[in-house]
Amino acid sequence: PVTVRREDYAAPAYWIDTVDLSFDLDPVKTRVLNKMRLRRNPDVPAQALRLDGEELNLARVMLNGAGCSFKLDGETLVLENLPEGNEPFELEIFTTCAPEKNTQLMGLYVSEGTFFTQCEAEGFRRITYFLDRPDVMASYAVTLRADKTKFPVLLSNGNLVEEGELSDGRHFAKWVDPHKKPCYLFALVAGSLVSRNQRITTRSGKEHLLQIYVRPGDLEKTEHAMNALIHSVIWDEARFGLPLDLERFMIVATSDFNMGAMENKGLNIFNTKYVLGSPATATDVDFSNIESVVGHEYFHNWTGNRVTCRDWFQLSLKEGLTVFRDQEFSMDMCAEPSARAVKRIEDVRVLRTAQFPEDAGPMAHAIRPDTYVEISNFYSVTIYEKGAEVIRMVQTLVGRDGFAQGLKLYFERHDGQAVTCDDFIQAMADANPTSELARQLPQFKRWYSQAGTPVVHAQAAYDAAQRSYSLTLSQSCAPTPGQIQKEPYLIPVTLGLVDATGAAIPLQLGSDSPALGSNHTLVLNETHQTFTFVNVETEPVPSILRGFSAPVVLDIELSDAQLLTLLAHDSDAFNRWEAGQRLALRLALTAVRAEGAPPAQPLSDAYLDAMRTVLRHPQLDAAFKELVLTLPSETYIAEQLDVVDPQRIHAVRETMREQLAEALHGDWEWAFDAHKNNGAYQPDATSAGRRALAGLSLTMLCLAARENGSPVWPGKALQHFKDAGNMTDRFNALLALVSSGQPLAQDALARFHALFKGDALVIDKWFALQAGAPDRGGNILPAVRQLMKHADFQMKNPNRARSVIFSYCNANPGAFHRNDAAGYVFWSERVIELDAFNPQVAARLARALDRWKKLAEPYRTAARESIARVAAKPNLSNDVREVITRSLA
Ligand code: B3K
Ligand code: ZN
Repeated sequence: PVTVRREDYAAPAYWIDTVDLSFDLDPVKTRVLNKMRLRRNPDVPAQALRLDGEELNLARVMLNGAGCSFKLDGETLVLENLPEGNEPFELEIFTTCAPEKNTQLMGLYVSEGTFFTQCEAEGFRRITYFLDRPDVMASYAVTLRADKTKFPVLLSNGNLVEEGELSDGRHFAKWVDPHKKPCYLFALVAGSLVSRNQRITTRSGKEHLLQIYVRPGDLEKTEHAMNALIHSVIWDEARFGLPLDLERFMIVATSDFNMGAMENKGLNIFNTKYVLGSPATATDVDFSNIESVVGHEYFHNWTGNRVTCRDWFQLSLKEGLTVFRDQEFSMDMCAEPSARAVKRIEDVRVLRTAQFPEDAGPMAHAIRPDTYVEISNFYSVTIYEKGAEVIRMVQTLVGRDGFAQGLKLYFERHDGQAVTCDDFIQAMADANPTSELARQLPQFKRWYSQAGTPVVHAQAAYDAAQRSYSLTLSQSCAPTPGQIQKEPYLIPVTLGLVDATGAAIPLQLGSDSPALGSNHTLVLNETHQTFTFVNVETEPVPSILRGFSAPVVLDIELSDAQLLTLLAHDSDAFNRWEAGQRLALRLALTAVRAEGAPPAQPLSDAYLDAMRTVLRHPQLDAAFKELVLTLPSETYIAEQLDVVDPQRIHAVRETMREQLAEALHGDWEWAFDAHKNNGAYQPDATSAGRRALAGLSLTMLCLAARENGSPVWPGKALQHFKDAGNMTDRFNALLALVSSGQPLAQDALARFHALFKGDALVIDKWFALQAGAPDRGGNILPAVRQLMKHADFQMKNPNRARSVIFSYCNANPGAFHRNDAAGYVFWSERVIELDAFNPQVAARLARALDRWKKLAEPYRTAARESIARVAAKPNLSNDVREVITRSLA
């Protein structure tokens, strides 16, 4: 395997101006004719043309209409004797490939009888020989030919310019894309599909056609996605002045897809999971994911497609920015301000449970990495979610308007180009010359070059005589692989001070300084810095890192009383939630660290009272309550420890859940009854929050029933399951039974399967729920092995493989980490099995043991042995090899 280095970037030796592709589509053998006009890049020394290819059968190469000499260097097609000078020349390459055999789902493949493509990052080379790199941007014309009965719909990027009949029952369609693009944005789809069509007129008065293509029968499940698309178009124009630049914008859904969706120019291809949603089959979480993924891919049309990446090290240029944009979109779609805070908390929860561990583990990388072996491994939570946090800090530093100005300048400068993260941040700084960002740009850019999660330590001292409050903030960042020394970051720390009654204290830094209001962003740019607030009448409670203003760990010693004050009163919803999490985390860690058997009642009365107050609170909304009343995850608890015993963490958290269930029994009953009936299903955040709280209440009541043996609530849950008017309520009732280990769960699971057999996305939930259920005496692994024998299980379908295997290995630590190592053995078998046909999915699974070095014995040794077993396997893909090598390093 070759390591690719960012510093080795060199401009391409040739440019490709136009590409004329013709496909004779046949699942067994598809013929591809690629006619390109190329020219030498005059800025680069003359050299041979080297075209990337992978698993292609080469039939013919012609240069300016005549045969020519060429050779193959491995899979690279090399042409040495090209005309000298800067005149364009034409190359014609004729190849074939076998879409039906393409199990990697990269390049051209077949899913349920329909052709799809996936080219990002390096899949286009599996379709034809090409300069498969994002800085080569060309104009495409694409002709598709296929059997008309089997493939009535023929789609590619851009506009349909011609279609017609051919002999032998075949037909053709010709598409021309008016926009130049890198080849990773190429797409084609051919199959038997139907579409929901919507014409819209945008601000400029232009008409556009929006289409969502799905399999016949799924059309009524596309309404929500279409609404999300319409809202995305309106939002991008309103918030950032970015219009839809296409006459036709298409989304196509496929059930075989390695990830969520793909932003191919004008022809987005989506995992069905993020398109199809009806109240009967999709949960509130699904509805909200559909909205944000539709938005995300649409927003890429500007951030990614109009301006793209110079090279793949710049991936966060488009991904971090586009995640930030989809997060803002989802927040702006919320009617209530409290729902915005809920969305923010959910996003931070993802960051802290998935990205922080990545940043502390063997695969840690900066949001702009310096090296990679397989770029697919870097479509990571770091590039995406931490990347989005870095963009969010930019917005915090330059303000919302300043950010919009910066984006405007970025497009003025770079529209149509392939650029770098430096270009983006420079535009932001230049549009905001007096901002802290512009003044301290080199330091801010360390967020792009340094990996690892910084720790901000806060130490406060109140001086009653001086009526001053000084806050010392210091920062540090632990070494990450290949980066020992870290330079201080520029960290925006938004904070407020609260008095014991919960009232906000006006902020002032020094008596001659202006009043700062009750919420202020400090800029921490040194290793240690002290900020002194004046005119502070009583000792305050600090509320630091409001809204999670930077992706850091805040290390601060707050007493239980202070945390309870923040939980009860903080005007910042994020920190209010955070105070509750800190209280719970402290109790969990105490119980985990205690000698001997874990305590039977880890939760304190003060904590339980506070939770009761939140649950019964007349003003707080249900979604927020549900978040506060959900304990920190096992993964998050594990991250706080140097040595991790996953079984013990699981046992402690389960005990805490049971205690919370029993101590608040009457309150849960009230909460369930008060939130269960919501009338006709609406996916909005407020109704979703009510369903979420009803669902949590039901789970708690079934958990308590497990302890006291009463059949009442399990019976009610089963009834609720049967009567449910939507998937959220039905699924939550099922979850309540399964996660509390109620015997009635078996009945409900069987009914659920019978009700939804044939609906793949719902059956995925059925599998995932069982593989992710709390372990009771080691019962989950045998259940998982059994599920893999189920007639509906398909290893080759990524959604299905994820629903069973990932739900177990990645999302169920209490069941996966077993004393007998059987979970790890299962994992190594599956990594090897998957790697043989789909390296990308296998490499994701390979990440499940990333944090093995932190495990206590006997887990640690057993984990290392399992990883070594994978490493010993010959012919591993580059994808898995890179993950495993780094893990053992
Ligand atoms: N850009 C794609 C991800 C492609 C992943 C390739 N392994 C989806 C997205 O981020 O929108
Ligand atoms: Zn993206």
